[in-house]
Amino acid sequence: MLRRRTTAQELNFRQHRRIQSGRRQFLQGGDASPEQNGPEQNGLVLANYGFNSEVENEQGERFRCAVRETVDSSPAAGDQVVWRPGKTAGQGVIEAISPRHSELRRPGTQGRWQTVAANIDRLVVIFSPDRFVMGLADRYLIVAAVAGIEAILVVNKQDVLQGKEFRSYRQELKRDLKIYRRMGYLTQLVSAHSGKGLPWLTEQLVGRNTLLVGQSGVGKSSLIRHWITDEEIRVGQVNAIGRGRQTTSAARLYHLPQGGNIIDSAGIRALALQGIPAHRVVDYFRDVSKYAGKCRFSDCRHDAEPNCAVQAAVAKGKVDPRRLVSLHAIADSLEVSGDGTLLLQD
Ligand SMILES: Nc1nc2c(ncn2[C@@H]2O[C@H](COP(=O)(O)OP(=O)(O)OP(=O)(O)O)[C@@H](O)[C@H]2O)c(=O)[nH]1
Ligand SMILES: [Mg+2]
Ligand SMILES: [Zn+2]
Repeated sequence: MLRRRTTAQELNFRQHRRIQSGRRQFLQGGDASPEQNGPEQNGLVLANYGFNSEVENEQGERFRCAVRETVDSSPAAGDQVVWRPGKTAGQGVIEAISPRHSELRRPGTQGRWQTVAANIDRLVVIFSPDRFVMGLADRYLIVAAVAGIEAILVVNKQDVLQGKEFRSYRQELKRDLKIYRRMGYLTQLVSAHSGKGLPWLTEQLVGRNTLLVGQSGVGKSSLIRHWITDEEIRVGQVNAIGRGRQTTSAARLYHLPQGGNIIDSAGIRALALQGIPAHRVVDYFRDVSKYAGKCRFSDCRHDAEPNCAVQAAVAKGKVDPRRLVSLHAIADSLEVSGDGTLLLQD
């Protein structure tokens, strides 16, 4: 008797073919027996809590789902899945994860990489004004570029920079952001408290799947609260400027009323940057790479080599020397980690 393959089996089957063709980027589906569970359906992962995921069905109802053991990767916020409702109301099981068009990964347990969020179109990197660290911005921008995700830089808590005493500080910050604008990145100063810059930021989110990242306490959840008013979103109890303990514990997807989704993240200490050898990091420094091709040595580290065009550009004031400090720090950390782990400063 010919039986139609279920969607999960179809995903499983296709994955099998991909493995055979050497492209192992697909995930496995299970072989759940329909007698024990409801019919297969599509769903969206809102959050993953280790052994369980919160899945939303096409009607907007939410279910707590276990993951079939044959699925060999953890679901992440933003994943499209095939799942079945279980016998207990409000519960179910994820049978397969659809291929991701993008993902951001971090080192997980037992040497495995864990997906932070999936199917993201845009990364919004949030800083607090006292912690705009170029090296950190560069790390996020490179990871996003390698993952094929557009990234923008946002400095929140603009309200605390008011007043004469912060004048030179404001100017310095704006100078730093200009370096990135010249490279073609969008940057913006905003305030979740005063609302400054938020209409612009909202426009950037509409119709997209956006992931908010940034160190603990920079105000990611506070920004989300501006858009999502019908859900309880916990915000940290720290001073306007200052480190808080981590408040948000897992990445979580919210639907924007204007259309599109936004994912709040937390506690990312390192990201995956696999497949980029240290000497190729410069390709992702848009302001430095245009000189790198003119160095005498093709494998120039732009450090102390003779006839280094990058060093010459720095000497002529065409490249900010801090750009090279950041470049070398990233290249060195990749060399040290050996597996493409990119630590984000704490
Ligand atoms: N002055 C000022 N404070 C802000 C602003 N946005 C957030 N805060 C404060 O900063 C603190 C941290 O905010 P959260 O939104 O919890 O920060 P988070 O980035 O989500 O932090 P984690 O969840 O720990 O990663 C809270 O006390 C907020 O009230 C702002 O625009 N201006
Ligand atoms: Mg938070
Ligand atoms: Zn060089």
